[in-house]
Amino acid sequence: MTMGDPVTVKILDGTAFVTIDNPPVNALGHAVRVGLLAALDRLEAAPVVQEIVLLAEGRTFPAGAEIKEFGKKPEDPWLPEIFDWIEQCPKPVIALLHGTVLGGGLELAMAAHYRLADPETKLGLPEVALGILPGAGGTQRAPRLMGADAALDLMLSGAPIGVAEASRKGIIDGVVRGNLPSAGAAFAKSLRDRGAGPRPTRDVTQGFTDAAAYQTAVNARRAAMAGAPQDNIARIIDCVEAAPLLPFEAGMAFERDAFDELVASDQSKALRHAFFAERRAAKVPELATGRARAIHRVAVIGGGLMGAGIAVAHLDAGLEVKLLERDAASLQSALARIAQIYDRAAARGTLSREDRAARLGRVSGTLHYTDLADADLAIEAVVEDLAVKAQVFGRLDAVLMPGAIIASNTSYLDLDVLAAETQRPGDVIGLHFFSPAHVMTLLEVVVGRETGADAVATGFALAKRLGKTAVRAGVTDGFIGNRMLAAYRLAADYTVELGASPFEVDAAMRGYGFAMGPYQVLDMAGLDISWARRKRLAPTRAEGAHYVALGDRLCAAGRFGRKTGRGYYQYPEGSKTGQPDPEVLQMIAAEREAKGISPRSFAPAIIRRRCLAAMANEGMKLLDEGIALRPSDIDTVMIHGHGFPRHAGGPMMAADLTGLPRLHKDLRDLSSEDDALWSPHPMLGELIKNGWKFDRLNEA
Ligand code: T1G
Repeated sequence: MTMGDPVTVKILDGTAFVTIDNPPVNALGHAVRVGLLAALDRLEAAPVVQEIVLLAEGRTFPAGAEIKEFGKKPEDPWLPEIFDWIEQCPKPVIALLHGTVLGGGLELAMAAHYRLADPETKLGLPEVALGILPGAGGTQRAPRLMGADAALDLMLSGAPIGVAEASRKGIIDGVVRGNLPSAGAAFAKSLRDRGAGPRPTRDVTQGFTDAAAYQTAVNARRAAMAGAPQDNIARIIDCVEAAPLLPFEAGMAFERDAFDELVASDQSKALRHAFFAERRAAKVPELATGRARAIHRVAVIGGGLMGAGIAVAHLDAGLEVKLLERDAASLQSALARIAQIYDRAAARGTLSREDRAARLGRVSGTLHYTDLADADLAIEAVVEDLAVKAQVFGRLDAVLMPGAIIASNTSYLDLDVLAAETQRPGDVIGLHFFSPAHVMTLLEVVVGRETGADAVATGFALAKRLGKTAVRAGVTDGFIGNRMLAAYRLAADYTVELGASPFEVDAAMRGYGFAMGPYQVLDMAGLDISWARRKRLAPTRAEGAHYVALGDRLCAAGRFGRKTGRGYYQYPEGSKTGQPDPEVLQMIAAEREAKGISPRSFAPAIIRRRCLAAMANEGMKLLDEGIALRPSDIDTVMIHGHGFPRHAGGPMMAADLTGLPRLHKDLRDLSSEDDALWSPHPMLGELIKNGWKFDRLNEA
């Protein structure tokens, strides 16, 4: 083996150490598979070798197959073939585990005869998140080792487990503190001394001992997962059910057929796209030169719903928070809001008393800007009023140390105007959290005209520390998420104006995979918020422009949604699930009559196409204006910020999967209804002419 090979071999005292070295996560790509098979072939034939130890360099034992290879022409040797070889090897094979042993990495380990793990190792089968299933024997070997319940837990949750649980469940044979290779050598010697040979997992039956309990677990899980939006869920359950019923090879064939079908599905393509999209979003031009500044102390200005959530997000990440409010009463209620969030978490059992105390111990309140002088970052979350925010920015600039970052949580106001209130426009960014800020995983990092690279790098480093997915956005009304949402809602409103009810639109979009339809979301967020935006934008609206006034009518009638007991839906006795309100249908009928519209019906599929087309078109505008760097950033924002179904991949990926010519036809047909919303952006024609998809722009 030469250096730089992803697989190297060293033989010590009759034990062969096969080391995988394929940064960053030792994914089992083609070169690794070729190297592994070559090494194993050689070692099986080598008389001097009595045991084989598999291990990996770097941060982790293989974290899975090489996801980038999916969808391309598969290149043998395939993983199942290699794992079969390992399992059938006449010499004992020992896997030494560390890091995040996931997917194909854990399947590799389960094909070995023995498994030792470092105490910090995490083990999991997360293929479900990619719309597939463990396709290299996981659905057949895991149940043999751990039974149906535990195996289904692992495969359906996709969540990793620690070594203690893995030991209890029979996946690993021992936990090694200290040097892993030395422990591997000692274990190999112990096998030799006691004449213990290979232990093929296919022959292990400890997980099948109670056939009735096994089938009961399968049936229970199938019932619980009925109606799951992802097709692979049912297939995983089928494969686990088959494991004790079929000979091993037949079970492997059953699994392979399911895998081949799923990996080619649109759902899996969409989920794989989402996986890479989130990671690609972190690749922003400013990181080439920007250096993230250290953030230890954070000032939050405004302790309302958003401010309190932002404070909690930073406290959860171990930071110190100083909360500024305008008066003692507001400060008290802000701190109480934070304590309440933690009390609820403690009551749910998701936060220990010690952690609750520790986090509350790191937050303090003040009424004075001068007390914020030692903050490394200040985030304002005051009322969405440009003048008020501008004043806050000016006062922060006057007290903060040079180099401290000033951020606005504004949802759509002009960051450049706020930056102009300071002597440090280069240190001004937008940090647009989505409500509730301590729960939602999206953070739009808004880059102003003069924002410096360090400030952007600091925003992205902070997002990672908060456990959030950051997406870079340029300055525009609503940045990426709210601009896309506005287009989505406009498409919905136009559809309602022409004949659909809000309740039909909501049902159609829930049928696509949204947890809530657009009108349910409006009722939850409060109709007055978008009403304020429409009023603010009214002066910019062209004379005679197409306008649906239904939302204004509802607000004028005091119907702000859940918080007023009525919006598009009615909420009897403050119930959270709204009921369609016939009064709203009458208001809609009046609006149609005033415009001379004869209502027509819309099938759910047509409602979805109209909404998706509007989103994809708005996405092209955002790309063309440079507000979004790439289509997959738009997808990431919509998935993480607005509940777009992950298994559809986001609006731009959904358009790719449907086909851009089809999108073009839909937009052309719809543009006669409203040119501004649906006239196809010129970018679409360019892409189609070159035979490209939006995905082509993701690599750029
Ligand atoms: N294939 C290709 N690249 C991968 C990868 C993979 N499996 N996992 C990670 N990367 C890249 C990632 O894109 C990023 O690249 C870099 O590694 C660091 O990742 C046959 C079919 C391991 C917990 O689903 O969960 O096995 O952006 O930023 O936060 O049954 O990566 O630097 O260019 O996420 O420390 C199953 C997916 C595959 C695991 C590390 N395995 N990976 O998290 O770093 S399917 C998975 C993760 C399979 C078998 C089936 C995480 C991580 P770049 P990162 P991290």
